[in-house]
Amino acid sequence: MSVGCGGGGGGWSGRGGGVVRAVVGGVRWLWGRHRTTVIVTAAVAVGVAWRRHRRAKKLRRQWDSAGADVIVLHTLRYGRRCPHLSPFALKLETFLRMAGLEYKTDFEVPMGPKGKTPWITVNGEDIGDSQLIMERLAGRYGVHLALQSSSPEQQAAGRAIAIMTDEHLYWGLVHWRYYADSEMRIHELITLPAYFRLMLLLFRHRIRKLLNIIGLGRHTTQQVEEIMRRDLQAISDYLGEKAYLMGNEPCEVDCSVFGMLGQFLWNAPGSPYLAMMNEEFPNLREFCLRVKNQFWPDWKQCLDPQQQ
Ligand SMILES: N[C@@H](CCC(=O)N[C@@H](CS)C(=O)NCC(=O)O)C(=O)O
Repeated sequence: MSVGCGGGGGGWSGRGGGVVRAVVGGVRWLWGRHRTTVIVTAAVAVGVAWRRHRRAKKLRRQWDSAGADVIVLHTLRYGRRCPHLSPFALKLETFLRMAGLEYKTDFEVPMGPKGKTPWITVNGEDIGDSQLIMERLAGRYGVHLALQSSSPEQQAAGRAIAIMTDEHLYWGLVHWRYYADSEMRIHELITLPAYFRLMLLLFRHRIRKLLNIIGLGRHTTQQVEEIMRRDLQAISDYLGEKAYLMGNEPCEVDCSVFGMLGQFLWNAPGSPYLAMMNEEFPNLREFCLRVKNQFWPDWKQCLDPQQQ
């Protein structure tokens, strides 16, 4: 052990010494030849870091002043056809409304502690992941929706539907948005700053790799559509003639399903999924309109730009 460590340590320090010498040499060379550039670059870097730090502190103060138990929902800015481009954000904001919890929205810092959107801050605590957030809030504020009074069998079905929606149907949406939609109509849905558009291009590349890793990206587009059609068929069959998935009263599962199907209905122009919602699964379309009418009376005012 000690031999290995000693030997490794010696090798490391030898290589490390070479690197340090090269860096020091490089800095000396820059300092000697481009002193002004080095000073200006360092000053700009410090200035940018300082501004970032001050902005972060200011935002934190703002979120903390929301009030005790007031939830700050952090998401991407509202979209043009549907308030949220993210199914998870639409799911979560619908839940906050359904549960009657007090909240404010923040569009300044959409990515949260887990590097994803949406996330919340409540009483100074940051929490990521829509599902975990809903569970935490339900426990903390005693939110009692229809799922809690359903039978264990219904609860099991509800969980299966929510997970299928969040973890499977979601990838169908992603596949459409970042892969199959050659016209990239995502740009019609939300106004993004220039740097975000650039990030979207990088994100697109990452998504394609990810789709291959999870396997969906290895199917033909037609096969993906067929797989997604079966998910939609399953939800449509379970919903049947009911107003909500668990019966006459809405619950958390409806939030997941609405968050996702709302993307197909309003945020996937030209997609086969929009056509499926309109032509093959009218009860899912009606369901979305029902949830929208009940929990989003201000839908139009939430669009960007606001509408009357
Ligand atoms: N399980 C998470 C999923 C959130 C999620 O995947 N959000 C997407 C936007 S729809 C995101 O932030 N993606 C950015 C990334 O993964 O880097 C939740 O329920 O909140």
